[in-house]
Amino acid sequence: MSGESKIGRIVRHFHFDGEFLDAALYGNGHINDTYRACFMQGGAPIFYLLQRINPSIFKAPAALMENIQRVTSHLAAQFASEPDCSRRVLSLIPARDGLAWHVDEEGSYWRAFRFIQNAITYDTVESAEQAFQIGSAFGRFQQLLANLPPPRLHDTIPDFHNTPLRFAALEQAIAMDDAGRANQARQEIDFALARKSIATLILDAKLPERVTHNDTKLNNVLLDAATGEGICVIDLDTVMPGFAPYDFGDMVRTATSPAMEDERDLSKVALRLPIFEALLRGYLDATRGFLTKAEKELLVFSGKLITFEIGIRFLTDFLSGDTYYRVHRTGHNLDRCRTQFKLVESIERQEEEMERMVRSIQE
Ligand code: ADP
Ligand code: GN1
Ligand code: MG
Repeated sequence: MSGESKIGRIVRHFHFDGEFLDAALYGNGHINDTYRACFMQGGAPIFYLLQRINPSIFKAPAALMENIQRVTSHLAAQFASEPDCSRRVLSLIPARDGLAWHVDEEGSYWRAFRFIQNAITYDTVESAEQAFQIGSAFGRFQQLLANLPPPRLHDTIPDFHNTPLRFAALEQAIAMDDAGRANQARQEIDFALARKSIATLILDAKLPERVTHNDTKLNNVLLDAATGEGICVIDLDTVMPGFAPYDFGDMVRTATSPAMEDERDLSKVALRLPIFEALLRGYLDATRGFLTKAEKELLVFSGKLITFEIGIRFLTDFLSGDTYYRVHRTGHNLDRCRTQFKLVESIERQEEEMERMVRSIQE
């Protein structure tokens, strides 16, 4: 059975306009299966984004979809008076049975969004202006969700940023060595073990719980192709209660280095201070008035913490035989781990200057 005929059957369950033409895999996400589907109406193409939610990672897809419905409705209401409001928030396309998803014969959950046209995601930041836009888009996202009415959102992945638990999982993977790969990763294992203290410092002291995105990587913001404005925050599966600095930390991880996450030439990996500064300015500008002093004080540390956290998650997955992240080559997760650890070192060298930037922007 071809992928496309399967998609042809799935699309019949949603309220799409036009007649289904074709669909192709889309984007560089590590988790879900994402397709761009094309329909024809009156001789013109209409596109939709169709996704199969990864069932081994998201154990309660209906609760996750309830979060997304609440978050997108809340954002849409606040964007209603802005020009181009339908490009500023994801819009779910309902299934024909009235639900926000369709469950296929294998039990997989599918959902569909309006495809946002003329918008681009990047895997590396090319300019300070782009970094500013990324910081500002995620900052505004937090700002607009600060007044989401109760109840509390569901935790779609419990303990998602619980770094001590992530570290314990790494220690277990090292001990088990299920895939027999530990000897290929000796240097990375030693690097991680030597920095255990980073992982055991928990960020929750004195911090307010907020609605946070939790996966604020660069390619989870759509930038307008014409103006470069960060118009829409996407990939809302991990939007749940959390702490604001974690979100900034993942922006530092993904936006400040010129190298791809899986770059093998580690000489290309480094934190670029001007890009960090632009990211920080964008984020502080958008969160002005609601971010507390305690949160601001953790922004730099959080960049190091989240980079280290994702590095140990890649290493854990490598040692466990690549069971979590989608991989495209042997050793892919180890390559990803190496860039993260190289970036941790680069942050360690520049932490003081980064802290100075935070203080000077606030003054
Ligand atoms: P994953 O969870 O696997 O990372 P994403 O939800 O981030 O999946 O989607 C993968 C990619 O698809 C994104 O990086 C982006 O390029 C593109 N994308 C997702 N949603 C839309 C949308 N509504 N309109 C246009 N492009 C989108
Ligand atoms: C995954 O879904 P995607 O590709 O945007 C992962 C993040 C990691 C990221 C590393 C649900 O993000 O936590 O930081 O890969 N998402 C989940 O690139 O685990
Ligand atoms: Mg994504």
